[in-house]
Amino acid sequence: MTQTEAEVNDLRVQALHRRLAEHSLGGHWQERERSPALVPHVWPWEAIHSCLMESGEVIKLGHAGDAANRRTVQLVNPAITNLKSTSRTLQMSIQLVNPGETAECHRHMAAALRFVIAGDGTAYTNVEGEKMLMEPNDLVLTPHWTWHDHQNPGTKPVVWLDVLDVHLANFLDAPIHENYNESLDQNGNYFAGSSQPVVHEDGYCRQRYGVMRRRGVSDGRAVPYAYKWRDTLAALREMAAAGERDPHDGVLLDYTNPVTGGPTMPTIACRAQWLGPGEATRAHRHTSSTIYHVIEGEGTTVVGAEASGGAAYDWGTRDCFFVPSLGWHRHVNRSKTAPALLFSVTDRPVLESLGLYREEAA
Ligand code: 1HN
Repeated sequence: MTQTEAEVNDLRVQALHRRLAEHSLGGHWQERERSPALVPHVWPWEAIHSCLMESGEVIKLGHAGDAANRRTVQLVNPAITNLKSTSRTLQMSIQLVNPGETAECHRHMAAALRFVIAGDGTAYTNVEGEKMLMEPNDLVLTPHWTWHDHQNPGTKPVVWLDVLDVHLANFLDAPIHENYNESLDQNGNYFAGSSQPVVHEDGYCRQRYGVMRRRGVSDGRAVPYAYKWRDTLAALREMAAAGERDPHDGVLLDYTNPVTGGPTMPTIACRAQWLGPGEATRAHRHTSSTIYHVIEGEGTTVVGAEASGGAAYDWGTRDCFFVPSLGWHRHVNRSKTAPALLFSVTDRPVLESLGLYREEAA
């Protein structure tokens, strides 16, 4: 029996595929594995908080034995549980430091920020020698490669959100990490150096990077900085009263780099949002993804095209939720009497700086 022309060709294609693979080559027409699409998700505070408090009893903080260098509960996107990441670029987790504990000093290429949830205002993050007090709803930046340790000298646990671009840094093969004063004594034990000395008291960053500042204080990169909630809340209230609203986001504030006026950090932009009682925003979508934390209030975010029946994600005070890239979304404040306040982080500066940012309104 003679082979048809098509059969001959098929055999040649199969042989070509074997030869390509042998030489670590691939044909554009060949199938490849695609990473899964991220999914919207709500992490209820009750579950986060009870797991975190339990970890406070069973997970020790430190460097000895099986102790952890940080005690954080990480938000994991259900589509990528193997990566333990919230989005492809950003990781949000919730950290607990009990009274008297120290989360030891280190620095890494990944940029980080803390948004404070609970504490008596005596705990602090030491960033590059500055004692930055952590009062509820304050935002504290530890830009990439800045030394940071966390201390709780008070009598109440301190809890905050951590957001890091660690998965982006790892994706770009820049996973560098260094512990502060990492040395061993003659017995092979760590000695001292678990925290850096305090050189500047709380508030120094606002002097150093404020409107009166020395020349060349920043080369355009992010600076260690602490944004106080009292300032943010006053601005949100003022805008809400004046009716200054974004149709898609309600009252919206950007936490800017105080020196450049640009995004909070090169890879992460932070925002604070106020939805008035009963307010419903208009749908839009964009190529950046967003992780939200509900400071206060009760609402619903509808994610997905209305035509195909967008899904409603309900949230309440201290819950966290995620809206993936290109997902249509709109917010509703379910309360008829109280505002809903949201803190959120996005990878928008990364997409913008690479020319990959697109936005579409319904
Ligand atoms: C980290 O260094 C901290 O310094 C918190 O407090 C959370 C999550 C992933 C990788 C490093 C911290 C982190 C982290």
